[in-house]
Amino acid sequence: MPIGTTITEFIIQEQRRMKNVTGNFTALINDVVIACKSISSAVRYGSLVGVLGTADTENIQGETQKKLDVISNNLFIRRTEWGGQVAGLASEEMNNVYQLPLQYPRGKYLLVFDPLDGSSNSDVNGAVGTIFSILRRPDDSSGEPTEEDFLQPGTRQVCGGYALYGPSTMMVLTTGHGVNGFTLDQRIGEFILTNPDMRIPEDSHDFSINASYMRFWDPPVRRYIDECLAGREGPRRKDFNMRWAGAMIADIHRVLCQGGVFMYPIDRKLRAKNQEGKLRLLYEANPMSFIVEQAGGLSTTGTQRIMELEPTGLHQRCSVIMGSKSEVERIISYHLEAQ
Ligand code: P6P
Repeated sequence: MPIGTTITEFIIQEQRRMKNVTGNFTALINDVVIACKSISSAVRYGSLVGVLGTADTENIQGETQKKLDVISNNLFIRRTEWGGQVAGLASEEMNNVYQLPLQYPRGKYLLVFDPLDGSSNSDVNGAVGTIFSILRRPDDSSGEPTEEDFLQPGTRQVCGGYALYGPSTMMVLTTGHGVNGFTLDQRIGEFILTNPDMRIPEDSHDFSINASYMRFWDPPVRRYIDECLAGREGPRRKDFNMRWAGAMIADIHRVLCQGGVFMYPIDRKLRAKNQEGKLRLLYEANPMSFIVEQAGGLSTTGTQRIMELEPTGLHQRCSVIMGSKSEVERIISYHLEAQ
């Protein structure tokens, strides 16, 4: 049986290539890896231990929480709060910044995460996942970190990553030196490097969008999708395929592997609710954008590079269009023409 490179080994090897490395980042990634293994186990055996279905609580988004949302959030906190690597945590499932228990040392990183993205899939055995983003605590920040300390543009991320709980559990992450994917070997309980240096194929014929919102779309989005639907008889001169997993991690992982474009654009329905989009900037769009850009793709709101958006709130939403460079460039051009 091939030995394979574990995720810890890979991170340590990567850190050795850098200057003045303290090992804090490696230790933090290790804690995140254990958190994702714990969530993977909870998701995998959820139906057997009665943790499927909804909790009787809501998150700040006003969405009814699944029991696994709450369990995953608690697991992620317990695994990462004690190690002395982070100064504070922020989560989709918590209204405010999480203050660490006083007995734990504070570190130089800030960790923001969506503990179980796509959790509505958990009751139907669909793919779900965890998304995380690691930021540096600002130099001028002291005492307990504030919400403002987390409000950093995606270009300042130290690491962006996700765990996909599908037929196999995978972790994919970037620290700004390319994208690497690891598969959990249940036989030894370790993530093994299986997808080194992931690159998004330039050409593709897949698009991911929730077509039930078509009547609300802005003209540039409608134009792009109509041309895809027109297939080889239309202006694109080729047939396209649509996929929508209901969990952005699953859709974007497919884009990473096979090319294509994932879209959750702002539309009339979201504007009517005074929302800038559905997906959240800090713990969904930014980490996934970091990964997509590092894999040679693009990530935009349609008019702005997502990683350059200046956050104004912990749970801020944004329009999301990301994937193969040529397809995203086309969609950006349609937005420019429409302006
Ligand atoms: P809709 C999951 O709730 C999520 O945040 C993304 O992971 C997913 O792509 C999207 O929302 C699904 O939204 O409107 O199709 O249910």
